Amino acid sequence: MLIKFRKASDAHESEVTPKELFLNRRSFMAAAAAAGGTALLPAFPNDARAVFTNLKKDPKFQTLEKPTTLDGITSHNNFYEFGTGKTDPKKNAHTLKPRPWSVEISGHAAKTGVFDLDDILKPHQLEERIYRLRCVEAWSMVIPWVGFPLGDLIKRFEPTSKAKYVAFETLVDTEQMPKQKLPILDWPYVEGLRMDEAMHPLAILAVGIYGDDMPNQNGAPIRLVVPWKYGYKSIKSVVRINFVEKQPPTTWNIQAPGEYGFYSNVNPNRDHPRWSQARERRITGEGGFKALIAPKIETKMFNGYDDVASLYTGMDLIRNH
Ligand SMILES: Nc1nc2c(c(=O)[nH]1)N[C@H]1C(S)=C(S)[C@@H](COP(=O)(O)O)O[C@H]1N2
Ligand SMILES: [Mo]
Repeated sequence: MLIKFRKASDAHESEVTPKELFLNRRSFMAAAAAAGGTALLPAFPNDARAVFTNLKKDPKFQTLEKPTTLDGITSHNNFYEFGTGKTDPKKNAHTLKPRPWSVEISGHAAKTGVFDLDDILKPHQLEERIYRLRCVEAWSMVIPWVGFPLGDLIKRFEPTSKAKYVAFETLVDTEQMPKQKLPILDWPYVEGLRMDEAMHPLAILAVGIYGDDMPNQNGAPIRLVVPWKYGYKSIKSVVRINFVEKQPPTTWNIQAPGEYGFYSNVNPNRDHPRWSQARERRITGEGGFKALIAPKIETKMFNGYDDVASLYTGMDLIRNH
């Protein structure tokens, strides 16, 4: 059961770091669960949505575009562990238990092991970053993520010179993710980045949306967000980060290598074999289900995140799709 509550906006808050608040909330929730689940919750005002406070908000990582509503972000998802339909994750993801959660760090690094997620999060300053997410299916959203740079985590575990790629894995647990009983994909869902892509300051690990915990259907409790790549690179509910020497297998590339490449940078000039990638429909979440009738807008190279272009100098991005 996921106990949701709103935090009080009392005077202490300005002195408490987001991380401390986060951990306090966790121990409170654990205590509540131990007490039988129905805790006597203090009266929290509804207007204070933020679970994470004092989030760093670097203007560089905000956008003038209007964020998709929370309802939009949580009602139209791709998360095949909970079904292949866009509304399945919202219906089915309640079986996912985001705590306690372990993440294994393995491979070519000085520090490896299995860690509790809350211990992994402790040293990181959480930020709000409003990023466009562009799905290969030609819809897009604008999402206010709570997260921290993936590169900061990578540095802490000190990858060696043999670590040329970073591979990620999603949880496999047929109780929490019942659709894994079906051979929809080759479980676990796996993804990977080249080391310089993973170290790019735009790549983040996200733990929340709209200042609150990550909704299950969006990849609780921790997921990758790589805003210049198609949505499927942004793997959800990560349980393993593996430093490897060779380019790792990736789920959609295994399923259909002609359709989904390893690099998968958003590229309006390289059509998917079955449809154009030149334009996209923005899901605003407003006015009911407008996703399918929203006017198309032009898709930008790298989803508009031009900063990353230098990562691909000299690479043929039509061939390396
Ligand atoms: N484990 C896992 N991660 C996944 C997927 C999935 O099916 N399983 N779908 C991907 C796809 S195709 C997209 S577009 C994004 C969608 O993220 P969102 O539902 O939070 O918008 O998650 C990606 N990460
Ligand atoms: Mo996607």
